[in-house]
Amino acid sequence: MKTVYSDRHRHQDGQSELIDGKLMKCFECPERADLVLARVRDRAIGDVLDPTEHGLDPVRRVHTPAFVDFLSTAWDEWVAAHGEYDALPITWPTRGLRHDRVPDAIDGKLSYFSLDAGTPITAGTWSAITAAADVALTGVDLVLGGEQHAFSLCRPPGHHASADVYGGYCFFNNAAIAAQAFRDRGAGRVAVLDVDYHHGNGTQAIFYDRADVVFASIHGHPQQEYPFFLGYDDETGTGEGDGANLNLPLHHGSGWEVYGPALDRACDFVAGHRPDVLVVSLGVDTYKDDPISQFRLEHEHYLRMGERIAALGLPTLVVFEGGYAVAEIGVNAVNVLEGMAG
Ligand code: SP5
Ligand code: ZN
Repeated sequence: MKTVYSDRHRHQDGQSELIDGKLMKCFECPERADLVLARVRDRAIGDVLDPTEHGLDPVRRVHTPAFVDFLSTAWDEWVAAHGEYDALPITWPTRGLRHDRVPDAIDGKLSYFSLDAGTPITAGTWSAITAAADVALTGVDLVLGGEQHAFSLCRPPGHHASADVYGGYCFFNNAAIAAQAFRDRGAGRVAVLDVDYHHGNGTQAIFYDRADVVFASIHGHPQQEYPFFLGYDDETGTGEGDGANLNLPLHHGSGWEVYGPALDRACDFVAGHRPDVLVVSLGVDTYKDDPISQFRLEHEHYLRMGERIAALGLPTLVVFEGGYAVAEIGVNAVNVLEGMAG
């Protein structure tokens, strides 16, 4: 399986995130992608390719122009207001506040376009996120060019980002950009299978009213886990998309005995919609020793996961998402790819 990778992921190197009431060193760090790449090379699973530039048009098929413009200038505006220190929001337009005016002040814009205080905008964010989108889109090129499987080693991740909201370490939704690109380049129906520990709220929201992009996710139950406000099993899609969304929330402590059957259900759901192509949002924060997550998967289960996904028999692009047990991240992610290769 070929891997697409860009060194520009290192340009996203945030200082800290607000988590558990503390400012802590960012869990979403450059070492993550470096170690996955090292494992891809160690295991010699296939060539590693640089991305090619695809421009912002495919990004704007998923994200609003105002959101893309905001991200392109946010760092400069923040530096002008506060100096060269990572930008984090601290206020949000919650119930009873207006959503119809975008503030001029950068602090207000961060609040308007964000979901949490865990996702710093840094000097290199724009460089890293545009590269990550190109990594995803180059993976689309590979699959459309006839590769049965390809791996887009995206960083930062994307699945929490919706059309006009960033957060959860995500800015551009790489998997959604890839899914939309498959549609725009001839696939009749696309499925997105999201196995990151956290619910892919951004991807769900982007495609919720559509039948042409089906979404299935297995994740920590929103009663217990971030992002808390989406991911329940009664979210089945709306309008044309009614029936094209499946959430399988699992409780803290879930291991393969619960996860395996949920994966079977998610795969059956995907197969039932007869997609032409599959995008997998691959987070390995389901691992037992993940520092911010509460599932209990072990190394071998990632092999099983890859085998189950490949048994769908679909052309598949794997897009990298979360996973914060950094020392084990390469083994876990590449085990999925090796399981797929059989
Ligand atoms: C892509 C991705 O995996 N994003 C995850 C973002 C999670 N951000 C906040 C998680 C809050 C975790 N709280 C429990 C910490 C345990 N000490
Ligand atoms: Zn996650």
